[in-house]
Amino acid sequence: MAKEENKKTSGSYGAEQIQVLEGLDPVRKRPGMYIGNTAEAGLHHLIWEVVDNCFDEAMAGHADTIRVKLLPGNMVSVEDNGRGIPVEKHKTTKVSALETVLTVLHAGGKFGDDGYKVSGGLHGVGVSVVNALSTYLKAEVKRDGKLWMQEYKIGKPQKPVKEIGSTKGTGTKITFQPDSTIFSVTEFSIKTILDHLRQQAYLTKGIKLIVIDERDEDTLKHLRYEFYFEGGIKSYVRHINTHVAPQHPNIFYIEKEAENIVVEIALQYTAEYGETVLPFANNIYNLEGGMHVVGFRTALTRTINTYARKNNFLKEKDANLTAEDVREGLAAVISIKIQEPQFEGQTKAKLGNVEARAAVDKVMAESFDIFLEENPKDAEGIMGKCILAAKARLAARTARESVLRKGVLDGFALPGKLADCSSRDPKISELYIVEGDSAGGSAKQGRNREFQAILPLRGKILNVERARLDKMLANYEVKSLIIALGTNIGEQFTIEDLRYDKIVIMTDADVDGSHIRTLLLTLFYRHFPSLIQEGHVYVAMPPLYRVQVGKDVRYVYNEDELNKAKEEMSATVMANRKSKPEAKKAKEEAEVAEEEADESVEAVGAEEVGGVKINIQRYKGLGEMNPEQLWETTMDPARRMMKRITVVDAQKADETFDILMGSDVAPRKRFIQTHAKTVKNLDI
Ligand code: 0RA
Repeated sequence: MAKEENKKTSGSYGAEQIQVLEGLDPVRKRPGMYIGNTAEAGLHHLIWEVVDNCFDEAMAGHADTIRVKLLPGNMVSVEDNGRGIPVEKHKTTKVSALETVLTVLHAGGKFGDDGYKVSGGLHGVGVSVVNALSTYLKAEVKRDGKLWMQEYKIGKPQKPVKEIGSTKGTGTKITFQPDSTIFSVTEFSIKTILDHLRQQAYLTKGIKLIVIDERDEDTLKHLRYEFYFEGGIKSYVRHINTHVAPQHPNIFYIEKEAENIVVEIALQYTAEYGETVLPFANNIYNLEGGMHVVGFRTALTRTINTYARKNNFLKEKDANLTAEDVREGLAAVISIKIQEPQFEGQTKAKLGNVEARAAVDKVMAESFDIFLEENPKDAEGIMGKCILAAKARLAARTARESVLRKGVLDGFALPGKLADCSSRDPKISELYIVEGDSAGGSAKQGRNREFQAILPLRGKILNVERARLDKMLANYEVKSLIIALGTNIGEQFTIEDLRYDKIVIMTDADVDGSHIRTLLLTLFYRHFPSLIQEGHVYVAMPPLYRVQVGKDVRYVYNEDELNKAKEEMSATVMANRKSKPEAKKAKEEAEVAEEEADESVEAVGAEEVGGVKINIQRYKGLGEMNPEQLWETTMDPARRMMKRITVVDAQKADETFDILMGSDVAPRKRFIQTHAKTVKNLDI
């Protein structure tokens, strides 16, 4: 690379060379532009990038197995059994094709005679980006009975591609080590990897994905996971519905091309009330939906209405089913492959291509109609569910109208237990929802009453999952919360009336606390989704320990930080003892003794680290902190940590909630058994 860059000054070059001359420097200068960020998500993006290329090879029909290995030293290898990246010299770059793929931005699938069709890699930035951001990368290619190898450091080839042996089979293996000077995190998360790759495996039927965690030196502790879904997104829908009762026997499934777009849809209704629709474009999850979802919904509603009328499920006098009615209990996966996807919206996760709407509408309407005609049992189950939803909607509206008339929200008088803030400016105001009266008391004393309001919630709030709006409004805790928020609920919901910019859930770090947090998140997710979407909902992060040596007090949030704090604090004291004159030292040690005698600091554990006494207090609940401590650690905007809740977080809480609260007992038992250990750890 370096050599070629020098050439740049000594003559004129054609477009082909310029592409090469660009090199990988921009990637290291602005990694965020290529992989989003340099934190945990960006780090994992490196794996997705390499895996995407293997998926391309697999989807072109040349590979059926992809193997991802986590190795010691934060190394990863990704291997496929495809054709192998060509190693012969590339006609324009005069270096091997392999080297071009690894050193030229976006060179990935741009050559070879049968160029890739639409595929996951379309959103990819190329393996060269991974190379640029790795201290070390090794490419191994099996082709024509030979094994080839080339190594790189920070994107620079160490030597030309070399034949190192003979072999059976074909394929590509990329091993890389992310550059720790670029990434703030270098440890890969097996959970993140499994979640992502499982989803990708569902989206690519018939491909075997193997993940092996070989990071532990003890080979007995190596873990192996395998994903293979013959049914593709049909299996995905079956997986989504594992814990719930299906409303009809067969999962609807179609894969068809329209308007040059490949449309794949699977769906099944369940007896549930919620809806799960997962849209993908070129294997990228579209959190904010988009045109494919619009086309899907329009076709679904239209087809169901037509069928319901034709087969007398809807009588002449009945109104049509609404889009809402056909959502209840729906589980669907929509996956399209499109040549030039346009992503828009806040998180670039919304598909903007209008042609996708027509394509999905067409495929869905035609094939779903045939499905209903050919499967009367399924049709009956689906019609029954949608008509029931319509009836419930009408009944709920009547009930709601009557309760609202009766003035359930009490003329919007603020609840007595709300300690409101004095500011009336929603932009600076915060509402803390606190578990229990005792923590509520501390929070009320510790807060800045100018802009922080406290609402203590007693006990468990209502099981909001299945509760109808009218029943929810009758629950005192929920009612207090809604009145405090000021937004009202349901059709009356008005976000402009929100009284606080930040809604902070503050619960204990134990089982009950996490349960209440789940309940609240579910309430927000189901009934106030726009509060989450617009980033108003937070979870407070109280520290787990208070560590004290004399006047030096620190709050830490986990065991690692605790150990670090202990070492640092004892080292500081030792350093002081060495450097300070005797008199001063004696005075300071007297102060330490005084502090230690201070009753307000309840030292649960006192430890000696390197000859220094350290007091450690573990907070089991918010109630154990006095008001000042609560302010300092958890509520002071300058010092607190809070987690802003995303739709995905809330969705997860909602799923957990379904398992904990749903009517199906078996999965709940399983969940509790599987998590029994974690739960115990939480509460030690
Ligand atoms: C360019 C051309 C050909 C294959 C590939 C790239 C290729 C890339 C990757 C990345 C990971 N695994 C891969 N496998 C293949 C076509 C080769 C031919 O025509 O034989």
